[in-house]
Amino acid sequence: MEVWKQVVQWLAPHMGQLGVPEFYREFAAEWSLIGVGGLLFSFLIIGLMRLARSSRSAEPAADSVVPPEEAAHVEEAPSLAQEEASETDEVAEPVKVVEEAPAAPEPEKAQPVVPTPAEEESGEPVSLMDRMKSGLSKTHQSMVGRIDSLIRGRKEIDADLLEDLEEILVTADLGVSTTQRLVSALEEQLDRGSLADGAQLRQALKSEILDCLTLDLPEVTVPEGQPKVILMTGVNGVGKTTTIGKLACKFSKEGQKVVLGAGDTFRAAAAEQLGIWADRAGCDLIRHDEGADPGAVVFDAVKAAVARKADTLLLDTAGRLHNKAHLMEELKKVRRVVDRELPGAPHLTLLVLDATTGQNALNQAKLFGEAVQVDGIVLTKLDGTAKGGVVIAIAAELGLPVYHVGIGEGIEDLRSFEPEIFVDALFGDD
Ligand SMILES: Nc1nc2c(ncn2[C@@H]2O[C@H](COP(=O)(O)OP(=O)(O)OP(=O)(O)O)[C@@H](O)[C@H]2O)c(=O)[nH]1
Ligand SMILES: [Mg+2]
Repeated sequence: MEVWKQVVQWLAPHMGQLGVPEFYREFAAEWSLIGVGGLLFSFLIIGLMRLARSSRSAEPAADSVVPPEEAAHVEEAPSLAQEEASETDEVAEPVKVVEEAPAAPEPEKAQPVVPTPAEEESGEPVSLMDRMKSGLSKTHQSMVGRIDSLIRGRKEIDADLLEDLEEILVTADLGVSTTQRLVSALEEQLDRGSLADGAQLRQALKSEILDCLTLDLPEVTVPEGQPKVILMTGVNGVGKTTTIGKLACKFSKEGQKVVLGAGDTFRAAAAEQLGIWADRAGCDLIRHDEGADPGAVVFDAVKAAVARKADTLLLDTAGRLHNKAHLMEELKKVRRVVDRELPGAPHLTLLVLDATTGQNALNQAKLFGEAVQVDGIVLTKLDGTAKGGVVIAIAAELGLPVYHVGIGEGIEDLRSFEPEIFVDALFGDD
């Protein structure tokens, strides 16, 4: 109070300078002090409130320091959500988006990529493209999937990228020479300036592969009234008998009269296996006992096919290693017997190759081709392997056309080889 009075005493004469009458000076001084004090007090309160508010907003920010990886997730989330087209236009708070993003793919999972068994049972026709795509899915992933990752987001195509592409093609069982052929063609296009980006490179590779695979099938002329004779060869277990069974079912369905000749006398089970297919296809089977001369079986089979006016005779043979000379001699003899009985036959000698053997299939094709005249290839088990690229190598290196591809064990799983469909299915395009 003493201090208050002293300040008022000190201030009162100054009030006089401001024109305040003497009687009111102390009173005015007191009220001025009260006013200034009140003002200072207000400033103090406002200052404290601001301080409190700013420190409150700073606290949660400190808590939400996000680890770098989480921060990246938060940033990426809106674009993921946009890709899935599951977001509304306003991508508001990151927290909300992060919560919703993982939920977005779920409806997609529910959409079957390949037909479900239920669909197959219901008799819904499965398109050739869908079967090819699912059969070739492993090769697609190992080859085209890697190529797509390589070119994704690349603005420019250069020699380094083509080198990486070369490695992918070689490891996808296209082999060195076919890979070089493809990469050289791409290098030429790059030099000409016609490979501006990844999409153009992909398209160019696709059409180069299609070029390799597009081969004319030799014309087969079968004299009127005679059966067309198809001889099936190949190493053990590649799918010769199964392919004959599938073809027999296909031809019978088309209305042809088909006869099967069990030229594999090496195993008793071989003729029985062919017999099951003959029953399934509703066609005749000519067989001898185990250990009989395969030449004698095919002789009888040709005679029976001619006598029964068959449209097609399918001849099975025992699996044999391509580097065993005496087994190759036996095969030559089978051909000679057929040709003697029906000049010009067999009209088609098909070599069955198992796609899962990769580059070894190419080797088998070379040696079988040298021993007996091979007209074309059946490539089986494309459904179970990532090595389907070998089909490109066989066509490109040996110039041997692929007639059929096996994409499963069922009757319907043998397909005529159509290069465009094959390449589209391989690249996952429609
Ligand atoms: N996944 C799959 N399996 C196949 C295909 N083709 C044949 N197979 C299976 O391959 C196995 C061997 O088939 P076979 O027809 O007996 O082969 P093969 O060449 O006659 O065998 P050998 O007479 O012993 O030389 C069987 O289990 C067939 O079901 C195919 O395209 N895909
Ligand atoms: Mg067999």
